Amino acid sequence: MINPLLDISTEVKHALTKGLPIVALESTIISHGMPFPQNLETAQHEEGILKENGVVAATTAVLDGKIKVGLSEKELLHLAHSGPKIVKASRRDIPYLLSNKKDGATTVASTMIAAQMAGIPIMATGGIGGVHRGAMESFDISADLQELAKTNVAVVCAGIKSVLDIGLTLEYLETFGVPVIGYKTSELPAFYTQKSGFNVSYKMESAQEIAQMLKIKWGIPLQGGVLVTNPIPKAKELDFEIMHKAIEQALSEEKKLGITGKESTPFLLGKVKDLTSGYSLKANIELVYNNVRLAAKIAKEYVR
Ligand code: PSU
Ligand code: MN
Repeated sequence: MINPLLDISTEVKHALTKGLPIVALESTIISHGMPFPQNLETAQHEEGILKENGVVAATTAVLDGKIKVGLSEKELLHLAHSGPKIVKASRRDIPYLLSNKKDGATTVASTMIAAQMAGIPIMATGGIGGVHRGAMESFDISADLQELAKTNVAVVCAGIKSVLDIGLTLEYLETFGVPVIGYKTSELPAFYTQKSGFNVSYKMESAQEIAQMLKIKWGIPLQGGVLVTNPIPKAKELDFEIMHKAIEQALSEEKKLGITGKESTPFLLGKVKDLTSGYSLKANIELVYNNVRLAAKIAKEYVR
């Protein structure tokens, strides 16, 4: 029986019944992660890349009292135009939004929930939330990490952003049994840059190897997600020192302004973009495309 609160698009439904490869895509990256119109272009191009590769795109959101899996052109436009006016919807926000028929853009955590409900095991994004710097005081640990601990979806991302405490984020993931895979790398990528100074749990050389491990994990079954980290292409990465400075400045301005909670990640991303004259946005877009390409390969191997 299909959950009446779940609304799966015709195309995604068809793919599910035929066993075709599908990749779920989050939507907070559209509303809060990027400005208009780059957000719309990116969202459309992500879907385009999947299509070109013979994979069905399932962008998710909470709309009209339903968890939507697979959005229409009009719905994508609505999210892109709304920007931060729409609710950034993580796990805790879903019940309220559904019961009040309010719209929300899904974070990694809530996209994993939607994907699992629909039966889609792979999703792609730019970056995940993590343990924030200073979390010992603020307790700011993204709900994405708890979701990875319990929901059976593999998340393809560009590693862990250095606005976060990378070391503590890795410790948290280890405690909750989440494997951190490096695609062709043993060093964890740090979103805008290929290197972070931290190691992944395991380096894997192919999408086939990753898909096989996912099947084994969930076949045991061991509950929970897997983080697949995919370094930004060398030619697109930002200079480490410039990035480091921009992040330090963004963090100190955030502190001065007293910004906390769910506003933190969007604020930091926006600030870093301004401080790098938009270069970080360009890199962000490129790494998203790179992740969507890898997620497509894994999804194809998974259904083989
Ligand atoms: N990182 C980015 N861009 C984003 C996000 C993270 O580079 O748009 C979004 C994702 O949706 C992620 C969320 O799931 O921020 C994490 O927010 P928080 O730290 O408040 O849980
Ligand atoms: Mn948070």
